[in-house]
Amino acid sequence: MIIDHLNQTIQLKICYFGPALSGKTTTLKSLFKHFGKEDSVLSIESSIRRTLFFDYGTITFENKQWRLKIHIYSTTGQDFYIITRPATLQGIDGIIFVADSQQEVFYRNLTSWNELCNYFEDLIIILPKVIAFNKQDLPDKFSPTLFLENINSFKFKNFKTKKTVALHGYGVVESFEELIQLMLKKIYNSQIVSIFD
Ligand SMILES: Nc1nc2c(ncn2[C@@H]2O[C@H](COP(=O)(O)OP(=O)(O)OP(=O)(O)O)[C@@H](O)[C@H]2O)c(=O)[nH]1
Ligand SMILES: [Mg+2]
Repeated sequence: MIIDHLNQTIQLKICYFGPALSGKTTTLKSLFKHFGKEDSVLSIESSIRRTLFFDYGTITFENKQWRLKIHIYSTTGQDFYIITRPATLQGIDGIIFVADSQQEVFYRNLTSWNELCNYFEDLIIILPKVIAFNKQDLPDKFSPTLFLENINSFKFKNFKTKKTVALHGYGVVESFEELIQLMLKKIYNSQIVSIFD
């Protein structure tokens, strides 16, 4: 987070994280499409359109006093490029974990979540985060409750969940808004800056 009082600008970094092929890039692109900025997304991809390093773009909101610039990344889910993930996660203010809700990949989601927790150790407890249970349009899904039980979700703070279908944009903007609210609440509570004046 960068707060520039002189220029009245707050910059936040968020990241879409999750297992291979869960829909991170699709979610990010759908979000940018909603804001009419689809063409501004930078994607570093392999020749078969898998994320090689990250996707990246920015979205800016303004009111009379403050400008809020959000830097948005997605990590690669491919373990072959695992070395790139900590670099992408560096300095983030919030995370959207994109879970693949297909029953057959339930454990892949758990592994990915545990990897995320290991990066942040105890900080993950308070880091603003949303779990997006993606691919809700497909049959044979696991129940979000089962996943939440498996990760002991009761211990997390600044935490929300959403069901999404990134392919159709369903729930994508809502999960992004949930995360922004969690991040702003955290800034507000820490009284770093009074943004709701
Ligand atoms: N049915 C369905 N398919 C989806 C949904 N979201 C993404 N997909 C598909 O899942 C596949 C992977 O999507 P990506 O967005 O590339 O996934 P990713 O998580 O960025 O993948 P990596 O970066 O390679 O880890 C693509 O074929 C998408 O069209 C969804 O909500 N429903
Ligand atoms: Mg991707």
